[in-house]
Amino acid sequence: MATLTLKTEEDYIERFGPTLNYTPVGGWNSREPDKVVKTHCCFCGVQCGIQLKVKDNRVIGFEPWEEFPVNQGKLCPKGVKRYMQNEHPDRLLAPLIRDANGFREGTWDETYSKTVSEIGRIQEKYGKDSFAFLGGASMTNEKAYLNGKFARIALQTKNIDYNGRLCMVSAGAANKMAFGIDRAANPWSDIPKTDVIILAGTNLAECFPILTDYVWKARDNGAKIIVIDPRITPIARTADLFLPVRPGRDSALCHGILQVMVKNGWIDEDFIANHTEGWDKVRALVQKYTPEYTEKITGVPAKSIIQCAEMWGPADKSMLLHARGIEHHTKGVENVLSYINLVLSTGRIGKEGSGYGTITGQGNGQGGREHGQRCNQLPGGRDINNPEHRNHIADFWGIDEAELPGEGLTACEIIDAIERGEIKGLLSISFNPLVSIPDTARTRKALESLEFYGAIDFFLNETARYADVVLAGSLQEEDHGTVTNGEGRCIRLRQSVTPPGNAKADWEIICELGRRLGKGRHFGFSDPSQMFKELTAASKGGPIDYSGMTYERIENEHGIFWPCPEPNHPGTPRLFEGGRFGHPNGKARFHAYEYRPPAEDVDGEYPIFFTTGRVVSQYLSGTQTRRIGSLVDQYPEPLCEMHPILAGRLGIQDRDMVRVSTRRGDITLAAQIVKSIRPDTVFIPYHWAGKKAANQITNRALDPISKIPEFKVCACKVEKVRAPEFKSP
Ligand SMILES: Nc1nc2c(c(=O)[nH]1)N[C@H]1C(S)=C(S)[C@@H](COP(=O)(O)OP(=O)(O)OC[C@H]3O[C@@H](n4cnc5c(=O)[nH]c(N)nc54)[C@H](O)[C@@H]3O)O[C@H]1N2
Ligand SMILES: Nc1nc2c(c(=O)[nH]1)N[C@H]1C(S)=C(S)[C@@H](COP(=O)(O)OP(=O)(O)OC[C@H]3O[C@@H](n4cnc5c(=O)[nH]c(N)nc54)[C@H](O)[C@@H]3O)O[C@H]1N2
Ligand code: SF4
Ligand SMILES: [Mo]
Repeated sequence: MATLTLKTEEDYIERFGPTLNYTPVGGWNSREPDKVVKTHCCFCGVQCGIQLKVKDNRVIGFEPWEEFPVNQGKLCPKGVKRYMQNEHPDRLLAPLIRDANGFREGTWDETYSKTVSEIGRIQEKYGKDSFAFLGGASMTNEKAYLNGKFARIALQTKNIDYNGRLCMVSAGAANKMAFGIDRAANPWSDIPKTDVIILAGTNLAECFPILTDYVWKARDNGAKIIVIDPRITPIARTADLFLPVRPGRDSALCHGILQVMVKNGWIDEDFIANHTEGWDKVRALVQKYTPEYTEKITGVPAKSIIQCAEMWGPADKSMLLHARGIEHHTKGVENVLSYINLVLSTGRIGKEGSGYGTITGQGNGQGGREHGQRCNQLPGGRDINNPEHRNHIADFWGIDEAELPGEGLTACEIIDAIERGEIKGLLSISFNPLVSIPDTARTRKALESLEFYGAIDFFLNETARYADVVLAGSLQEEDHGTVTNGEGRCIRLRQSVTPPGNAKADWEIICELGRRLGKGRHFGFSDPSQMFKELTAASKGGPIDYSGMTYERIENEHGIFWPCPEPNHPGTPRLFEGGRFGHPNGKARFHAYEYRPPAEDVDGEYPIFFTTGRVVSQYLSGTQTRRIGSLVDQYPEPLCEMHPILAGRLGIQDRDMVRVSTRRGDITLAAQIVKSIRPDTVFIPYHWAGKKAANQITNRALDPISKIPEFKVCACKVEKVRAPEFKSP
């Protein structure tokens, strides 16, 4: 069996990245704090409350925050280590400028000057839209709003988008199409009150550990749990029914379940007639998806499909929750709409203990998609193509509607356009596309061809290594503002420390660039509270209305759910009560999409399904969690999960080195033989860079509506290889 030998510090660094397992002078939690600050975890969309311990303007540890209702003091393995970043030796302490010898520390003045002069030069030569902006959903609502305003007013480019394009957009588009509103329909406190839960395409226990607690409470109260995934994930091990779907087949599976429900009359005809439209087409569509026909497409046994319909169909109360497993597809929107059909046909939505939600991924996965940093969106969730919405925001900003750019390219399309030479300059914040976008070789080529690239981050992530300037920005605890969690609850992040060294708050960097681009009157902010006031005012009357919220109210009420259109409005934890939906006629819409296969299906040459996702101890592109030694120790490097049947056929044993190849390239890593995955599928987590990046081999095919890439399915082959030998230093 191949084993790993790490002989020197250099070997270790080469394999795992820089500077792990460091301990600051004086140790961690042992020091007596100067203060403790009530704030939130910087990682996933659950946004658990936490108290950070601060000593000498440094975060040194944490204490639970029992009163915050979402997690009541509980934290997951990442949450308890989240505090170890602000004192990390890799923390960027000053701006970096590239010259002939590589990066050197610059002053802010020369960094800003260089950035602004390059923006000017490129836009002068190639036009305004040749300069693109990429934002992110790990940032506050205030920064999401600022990014959109900066791109439209200061850069005057239409090409702004964000990393949520890799994450939430299939659900977002489907929610708008079905319900007219893009938000989880229920507060999570409804979960323990329900009778049956479908969890589709979510590794809930590893990705949202604290939300898992709500599902366990439901089970303790007698609820039945159904899990739909190609892998028996930890939550699936405790489920009442597990449907091992073949990757990329969910829409067919939904049609199959609905066929059985229709046949047995487990649908709510009154609700359908009074509160929805489009049912007839769906009923006609699902006729042919008999359990046997559906089994052929999905690989899920016909009897399990019937069992699922029996558990879901006649229930009194139900909740359907899903995440990226059904959304990261070229038919991500169609998958989500097909699951929504299962909810609407029962009428079980808008009621206590009954409803629906997509589980948002990043810390501000919800708020990050609401305030205008998307290529097709203006503040308040407004539509950039709607003349009324355009006029409203142009007036609000005090500019001419004609100056407001139109709809631009989405995130992956921006990288494609860079590769084609149509976009020449890029400014990014809180995004690591070299690791997180499919087909790394193409992303690298695109980055190499940029005439100018500026990155705002607190660590030098893998993409930022291609930058001409790196602007040292802020960690979550170094600034304040708000985020909106996966329930739609807007909560308050409080500042614990100021940015160290010569680093600056992200918003200060953006505002200064705005001023230097000659738009000072629009970027005179001196505190995030001013941006919050502006964004709530901008949202007034829009589809996503925050106008009744203030920092004080949010703090006092442990968060407020939007819409909250008046200062004395209590907020809206549960949407669609009384069966009234967000479309102008108040009705929800069914959608009838025939099943279609993924962009790249298995064949003789590439006979195995390849899918990707996460492990509990690592986060996204890993730039944050690969720097925290105790998290690295839990899962030091990517492994290729495969079933013993497949491994046996290929002559592979546990921890043998294997090469996984697709039409894009290959990756060599150790095999992990597990019985918890379909024998026709292999899985690799994607949190690593360079030769260990899963996205070297994934497929950059996009959903036609949401433009999300197909991270969750393509075709691969697997072969055993000899372990690469370590060269002695
Ligand atoms: N530990 C940890 N937690 C995180 C994150 C992290 O990086 N690490 N990231 C956060 C973010 S941004 C996000 S978006 C969420 C993601 O949260 P999840 O979506 O729950 O996580 P993933 O691992 O991306 O994918 C979920 C599951 O989809 C399954 N799957 C693959 N193909 C299919 C398919 O065709 N159909 C179905 N039904 N299932 C399929 C995979 O086997 C996997 O178990 O997690 C958030 N929380
Ligand atoms: N193969 C495969 N690829 C995937 C996925 C998958 O399931 N499979 N999942 C996709 C999903 S769902 C997502 S969300 C994306 C995420 O992909 P990315 O957004 O590229 O990943 P992050 O690790 O969040 O990278 C963001 C960078 O932002 C920085 N950062 C974090 N917070 C802040 C902040 O407040 N300010 C500043 N200035 N910087 C900050 C971090 O240091 C990091 O360098 O990956 C996608 N890629
Ligand atoms: S569940 Fe999410 S928000 Fe809560 S501690 Fe874990 S990573 Fe942080
Ligand atoms: Mo995500």
